[in-house]
Amino acid sequence: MNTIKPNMIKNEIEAEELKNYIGKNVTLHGSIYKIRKMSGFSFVLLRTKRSVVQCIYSEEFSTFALEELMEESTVKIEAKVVLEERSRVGYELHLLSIEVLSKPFEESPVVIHNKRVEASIDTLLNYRPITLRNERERAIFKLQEGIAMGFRKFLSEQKFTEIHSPKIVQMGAEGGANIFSLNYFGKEAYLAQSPQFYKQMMVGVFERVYEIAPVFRAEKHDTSRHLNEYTSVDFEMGYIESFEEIMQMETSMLQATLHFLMNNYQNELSLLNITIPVIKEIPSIKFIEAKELVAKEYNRTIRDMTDFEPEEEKLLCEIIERTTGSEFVFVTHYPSSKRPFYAMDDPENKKETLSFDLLFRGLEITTGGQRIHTYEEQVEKLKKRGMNVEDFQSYLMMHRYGMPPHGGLGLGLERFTSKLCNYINVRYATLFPRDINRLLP
Ligand code: AMO
Repeated sequence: MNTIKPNMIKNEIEAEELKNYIGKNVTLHGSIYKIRKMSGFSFVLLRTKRSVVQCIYSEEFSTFALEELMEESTVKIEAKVVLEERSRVGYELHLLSIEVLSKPFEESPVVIHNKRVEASIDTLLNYRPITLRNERERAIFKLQEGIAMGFRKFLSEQKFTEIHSPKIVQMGAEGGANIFSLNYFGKEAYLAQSPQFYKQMMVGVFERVYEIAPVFRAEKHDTSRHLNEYTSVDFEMGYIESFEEIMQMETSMLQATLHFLMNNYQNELSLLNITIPVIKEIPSIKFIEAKELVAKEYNRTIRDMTDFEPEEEKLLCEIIERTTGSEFVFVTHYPSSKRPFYAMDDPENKKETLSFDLLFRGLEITTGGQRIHTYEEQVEKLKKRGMNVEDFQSYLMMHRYGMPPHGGLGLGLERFTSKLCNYINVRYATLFPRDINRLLP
């Protein structure tokens, strides 16, 4: 009988450690990314887990024929790490021998081994399993890993408990028509628009909770910022004295995460040419004042007093950056009519909520606020909105049996990533986007 022991994991050299092996022979595995023939030798680029490693093929030291290699073949190589001061990394890798593990059936229809994939967004997305192999394309998602890891690290340090709430639910949490229904053993069920109800319930259990998970929105329009499935970074915290504490927590979370990226994702940041925004403090402006400011500065007429037009969000960010230097801005006190039933109204002006959005480089990336925590107030608001209180008994259980004052936020991971990378379309920062026209790959 065989046994599998915990210490049986292969201990292989990572590409990033090669500088410690100068003068030695190493074995590495990866995919042949690009073969560039020069006079008398060839560059063979090997795509490894995180970096592309440049190897040199020469009949002088290589014991195989270059023709044995094909781009996108997967290989195991043996190479000598040779000191070379003229190289950017300080060494050269001389290919000695090679074992081909697999060969592609045919050549990729899209050229993926140049600096960028020169293709339309449709081609880029249609061939996603291949185009993501491009060094720059995949860096976006390595960076996205870093963003999620930075959030996790920060929230865990702040004593938030990570939760995993159901995505098949009996009712929508956010209202509106953008909800997917499904047949659940003959009953109507829905795909969760957000973990809102569950994260609130879990505040009654752990005080501070967070979740990073997919949510679903049946957006029927095709825009550059809407997806039908996106990754929502949610947190919810109890015992708050005001909704500003949530904005403070988010400011610290973003600051910590951006530092985390600078310390751990320099490779990706430079591949993607990203300038990390500096966060010292984030200005905050009331919704009404923001509307009026944009109208005045740009001589625009306000068409909708209850919501922002995308253009207004862009213009507001321009004004804020020009006047304060900040690429982020909090907009607070959104009209009650535009916020879901769980939002707490401002006791000083019931037409407004104790809520906020965070805009970054012209786009809303977060919504948050304080929630109603007493049973009476929540029931009253449901009734005022003409909603059936009976339908909400399961949600109201926490209010009925006692909840602390609390609030939280939801941040769109793809929106944040795309703005950090300065992309004009959220799909560039979405691994396999789901939109009205796209269900594959
Ligand atoms: P909201 O519906 O505003 O709030 O969503 C929160 C954040 O999620 C992102 N987002 C989207 N990203 C891509 N495609 C979409 N279709 C899409 N819709 C929203 C945005 C947005 O700011 N429960 C509340 C949050 C809370 O108050 O805790 C909620 O879901 O970045």
